[in-house]
Amino acid sequence: MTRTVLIGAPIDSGQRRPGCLMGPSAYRVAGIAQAIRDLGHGVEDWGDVALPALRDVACANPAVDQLAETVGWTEVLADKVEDALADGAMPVILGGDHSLALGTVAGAAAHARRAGRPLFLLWLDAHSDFHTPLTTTSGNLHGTPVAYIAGREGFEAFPPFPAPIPADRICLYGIRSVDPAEHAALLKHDIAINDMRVLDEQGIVAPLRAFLHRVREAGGLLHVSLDVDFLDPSIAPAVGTTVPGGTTFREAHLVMELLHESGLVTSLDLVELNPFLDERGRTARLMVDLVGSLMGKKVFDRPTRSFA
Ligand code: HAR
Ligand code: MN
Ligand code: MN
Ligand code: MN
Repeated sequence: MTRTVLIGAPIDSGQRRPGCLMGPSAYRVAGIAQAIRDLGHGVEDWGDVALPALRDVACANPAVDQLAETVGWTEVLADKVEDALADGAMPVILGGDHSLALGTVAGAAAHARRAGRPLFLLWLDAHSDFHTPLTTTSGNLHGTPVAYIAGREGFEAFPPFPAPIPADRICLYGIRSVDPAEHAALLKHDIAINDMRVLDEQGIVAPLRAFLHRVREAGGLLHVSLDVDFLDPSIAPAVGTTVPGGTTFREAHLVMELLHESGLVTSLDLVELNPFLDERGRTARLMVDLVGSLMGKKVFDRPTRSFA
């Protein structure tokens, strides 16, 4: 049994299309708490975080949008996630756009440092989100969290990232949209980039098992950040940044099933759901079903199990 804590993050400040702030409500309406409970786990809903009073912050890149809001959310979410982990629970963050990961992974990193354990990051996304506030041309800060987490420069407006995650503990998975500045920076870092070409050729299982193996060997904590656009838009339309060629229904469930079997996941983000773009809640329900697979729901319950 896992004790899970739901943390609502009604955050829209990382991009310019309104709607992600309705995400936490959509997950609750889609029955996320009951779905986890039905699998025999504990669930506490800590409600939604609130935006603190904004501080005066500045950035040399005039394109950057809603910097103060994003810094505020980062601080409050880092605290909440660290609290949940320190409490021995598994935080499940109901987003909110992907800028929320600036805070959630910072909270996980602060906890990992305190616990003396290495933190690993699995980034399930069409995008690499490796811009810094200085390199982004869109100015949308949801495209920056991986750079913050990896300790790149340009985040002076933000709290210093607690113990940046070394490149070899970060795994990008499902990637198929990378901007030129991100591409150049990624080539300089040793981050595992499992783009869709790699997954087409090697399958969805082998690269994930290899990563999970390294997490286990290191005795690591594992934060999983699941962006709706990891999924193909044909099955998950409720996202502002659709990119064709995403994972299928079964591929996505298989990833979640392998994560469950590994027993390694210690915190989880659900991000970029825009319920305003959904078709009768189907994307929200799919995301809840994927959480079910991550929490142990099986197609058929066999007594023998394979571990990553
Ligand atoms: N790289 C583009 C930009 O920086 C698009 C980023 C989109 N990010 C997300 N999250 N939707 O993955 O604007
Ligand atoms: Mn907005
Ligand atoms: Mn993303
Ligand atoms: Mn994305």
